[in-house]
Amino acid sequence: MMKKKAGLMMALVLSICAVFAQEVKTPKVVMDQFMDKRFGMFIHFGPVTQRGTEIGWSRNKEVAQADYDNLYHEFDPRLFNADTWVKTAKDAGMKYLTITAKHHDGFCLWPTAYSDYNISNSPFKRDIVGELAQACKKQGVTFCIYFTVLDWHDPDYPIHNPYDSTKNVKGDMTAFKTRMKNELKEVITKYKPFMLWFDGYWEKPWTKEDGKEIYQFIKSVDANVIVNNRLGKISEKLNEESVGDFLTPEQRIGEINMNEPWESCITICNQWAWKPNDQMKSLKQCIQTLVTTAAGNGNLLFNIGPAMDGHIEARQVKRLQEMGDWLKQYGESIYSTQGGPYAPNAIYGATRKGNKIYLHVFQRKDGMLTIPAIPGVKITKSYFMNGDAVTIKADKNNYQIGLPATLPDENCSVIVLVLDKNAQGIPVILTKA
Ligand code: H79
Repeated sequence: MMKKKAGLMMALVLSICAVFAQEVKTPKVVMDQFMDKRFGMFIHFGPVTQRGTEIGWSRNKEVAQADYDNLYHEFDPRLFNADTWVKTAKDAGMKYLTITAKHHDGFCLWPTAYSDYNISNSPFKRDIVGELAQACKKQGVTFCIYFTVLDWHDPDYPIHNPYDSTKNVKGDMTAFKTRMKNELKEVITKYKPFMLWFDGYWEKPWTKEDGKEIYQFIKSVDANVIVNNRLGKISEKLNEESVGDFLTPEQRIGEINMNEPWESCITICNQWAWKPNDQMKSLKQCIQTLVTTAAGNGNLLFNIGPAMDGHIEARQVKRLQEMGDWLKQYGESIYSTQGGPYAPNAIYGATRKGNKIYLHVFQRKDGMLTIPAIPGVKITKSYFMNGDAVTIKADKNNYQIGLPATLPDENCSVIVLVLDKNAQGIPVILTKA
């Protein structure tokens, strides 16, 4: 009898836990809004731009700690203009923007009440995070915040130099987490971010429980705010053990995934923060990166690093503008679509919406593009988006698509396949390049 009662009790506790766990998940409608956006701007910025080295990681490497930690005394990005940054994102066709409010070096780009190591104590003084939040609101770009877990500058965080463990001390994680909560509450209530992009979860002082505690805390402040998967200790998949709402492949395009939301973060050059003469991706690479991401059912958070005076390099603005020009023509095949059914490869990828498949052709190998046929589906019409009709020969196994001598768009051409049924439910089709 006792055993049965205890069992019932246990079941009750478990189901309450399950309900509670579900309650704190970000609502699906909010996640759908996020994934419909497909393209966002990542901005890495801070006092380190004065050295042109990597944010966070160059501290105690290319830049001595004492030098790095004093850079903010001279940080004065006079050309910073939030409206210009946001307009650059908007003109690129980006629907959201994520700013490094705090990176691993601990410097806060907003005037936090909880640490003196912040922008109000630099010569610049102005609230970069706040001005961006406002400019985003004004221009209809969704505002998001990057906030890393680890903080090598904070005396309460036990690791101060990831390259030399002898420099590390005990710290006080309780005090550290309290400050983190205060800062998070401050940015959530002041700037109303749509999404929080965490990072730096991998160091030893941060535990699985810490991640869960902070996720619940965030949800208690604003239940709708989206959180990426780098707050907990598990970042490879989304399950009961992990924390967060979407996966975050870094510097690579994620695999096609129709079940778990994901967002690739990729730099326009090589370094996250500004680097003089950093190598920039070609327009073709930029467009095909975005398209392959959408074809895999993911978002692209494309990073730029503004220069130390606060301006975005002209060549980067131009490149982004060119992406925006492509999206003006072909945006219908990217925004609010699903990836697939064809898994993307080096030759082509696909997105879908309603009864249409948008076939993105990256390169022309010869006059015929052969792709696997979709069982039980008839193509009723096929044409280049904004262009000529396309001839397709279908047999049991393949569609043979006739291509002109030159594709209409050298960076990525789009062929629309109109189906006799909805494309949404078609299972993913593996392809060979
Ligand atoms: O903010 C950007 C990166 O700074 C951050 N995530 C993106 C969005 C990030 N921090 N750490 N990592 C990603 C993992 C990377 C570790 C390494 Fe390294 C940094 C590998 C190479 C450079 C440490 C330093 C190990 C070798 C050098």
